[in-house]
Amino acid sequence: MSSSSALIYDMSRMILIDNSPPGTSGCAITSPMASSYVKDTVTVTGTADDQYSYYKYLLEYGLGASPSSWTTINSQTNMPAIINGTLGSWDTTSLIDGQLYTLRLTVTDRAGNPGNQTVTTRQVYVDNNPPCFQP
Ligand SMILES: [Ca+2]
Repeated sequence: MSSSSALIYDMSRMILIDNSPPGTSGCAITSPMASSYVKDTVTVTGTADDQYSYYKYLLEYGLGASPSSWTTINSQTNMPAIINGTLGSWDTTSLIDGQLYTLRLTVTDRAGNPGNQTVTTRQVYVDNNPPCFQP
């Protein structure tokens, strides 16, 4: 034989079973505080993580206590988990002054089915105008 070669096929697969959603420890907004008053651009901090297979998060806001529609502030997919860090920057300057808004964080793990999402919300007031001064 003048030469020899070998083809080696590796048919093994690593399979991780993950039947638990991220849970409250993996889906949390730590700032701003509940029922606080916010203005300008707000840094939203918290945790987006999963015990076994963190995948992605979505941070949104909506008008009122039970918003009928949501607007995305920030989302990340296939990035490292965030442990008590910055989830997004929320520009409140074009929102309705004096109104209650709800922040919503959705964390999803790689198992992907709807039961493997955890959602948390946080309600704050937007107040971008200084108090009126009337002489
Ligand atoms: Ca999980």
